[in-house]
Amino acid sequence: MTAVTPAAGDLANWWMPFTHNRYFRAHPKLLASAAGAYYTLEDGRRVFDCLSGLWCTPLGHSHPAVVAAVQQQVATLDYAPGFQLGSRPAFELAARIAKFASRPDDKVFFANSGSEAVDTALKIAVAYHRARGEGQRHRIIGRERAYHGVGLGGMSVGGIAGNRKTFSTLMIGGVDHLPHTYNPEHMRFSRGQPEWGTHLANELERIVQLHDASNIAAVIVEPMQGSTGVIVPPVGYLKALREICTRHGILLIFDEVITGFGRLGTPFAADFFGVQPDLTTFAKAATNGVVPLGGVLVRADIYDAFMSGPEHSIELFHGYTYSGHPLAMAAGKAALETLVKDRLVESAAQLTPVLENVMHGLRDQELVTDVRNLGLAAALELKPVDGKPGLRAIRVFEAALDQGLLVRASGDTIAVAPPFIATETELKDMGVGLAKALRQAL
Ligand code: PXG
Ligand code: PLP
Repeated sequence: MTAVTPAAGDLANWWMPFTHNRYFRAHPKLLASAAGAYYTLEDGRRVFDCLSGLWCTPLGHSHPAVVAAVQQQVATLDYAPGFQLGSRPAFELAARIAKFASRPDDKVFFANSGSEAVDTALKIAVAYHRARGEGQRHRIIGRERAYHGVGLGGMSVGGIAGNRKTFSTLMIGGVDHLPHTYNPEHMRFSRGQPEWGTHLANELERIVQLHDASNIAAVIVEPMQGSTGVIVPPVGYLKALREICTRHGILLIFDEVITGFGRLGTPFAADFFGVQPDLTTFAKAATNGVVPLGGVLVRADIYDAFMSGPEHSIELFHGYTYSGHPLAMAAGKAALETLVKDRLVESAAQLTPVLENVMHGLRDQELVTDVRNLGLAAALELKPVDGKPGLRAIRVFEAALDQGLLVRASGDTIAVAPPFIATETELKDMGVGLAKALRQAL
């Protein structure tokens, strides 16, 4: 394989998302191809895809069933408007997702990303209460450290300070936040769900008393906080949130953009925790990352509340040019079929204890201050470089690349969420490589 060093000028024009653009241009890393659980970089290095792309390719790359479905669809019906017109693939995928979620009566609203899915869910929640004559229910409760994408709604209910501080004036009104549940003193090195912290759900009751339930439309949480570094909910916490929401007529939204489609070894996190939300957002793995897609699962009675007024009138003034895009639908159908047929959700469940042992096996590494895991996802919390937050994780990321591992560095955490097709050996080798990378980054 020939090494390619890109000329700086070639990389001039793409303003890259969530990227240190200047550092990147000085130290470019370019992906050239992907197959199965591996990427190949332009310099010829073949690396194990420890985060399934950005949490979105659990079947592995270029899965033949997904490739064939997209190729066939693009040659048959490449684009189809969803406004006042329909196409079969969208109805079919909506039905399959509802069935996969064990909520066969749910309606599915399609968007193109997790961010759009979240903003859609917030709008549906507010509009639902209004349709029922409770239009004063406009407030939305998010949570500290939450990531709900970068739309103005998702950013506002989100709780990552760095994503918010520059855009203070663009926040939507009426938002409050639950405290996050991460407390290293009480839960450091927990395997799976921490025992401590259930009581933090009572903070919702306090917030409800403050604003009055009659003003609150919805609570939105990631069942497991992914982007902020795999923050796992305490035992009983989500059940308690559910109970408080139900008691006060507040909708509960689970943002399952990361946890949906098997990441926890169950179809959705709702199945893992035995807690059903009223609305569920999904994206990422819905198409195995192949075509952008997001969406919202909506309980049937919530949809029904909109179905009044003249039959020819639009019930929800919301939608995207690409809602129900045929290529996304074809990719979604093929990905879901493969997930079910190849029993890959079960594979994720079977690999979970392997990943847990591999990651907790790193707890004695000098740089590691915490290990967190749930399902086929885990994170290492690292000792920061003095005065330079984030630099340690960048060093580990680069050292890991030298070990043939592509991990995700964010703040001073390293996250992994391997593809469901990974083998036990690959996960164990990942542990060996990570240990070396952690020592190299000291
Ligand atoms: N909700 C949740 C829970 C997410 O994790 C979004 C919404 C937004 O999705 P889009 O498709 O608009 O990006 C996300 C996205 C990371 C990482 O490294 C996580 C996300 C995106 C990029 C990187 O943890 N989550
Ligand atoms: N901006 C303009 C000028 C548009 O005409 C449209 C859609 O018609 C949009 C934004 C929204 O684009 P999308 O539907 O792809 O989200």
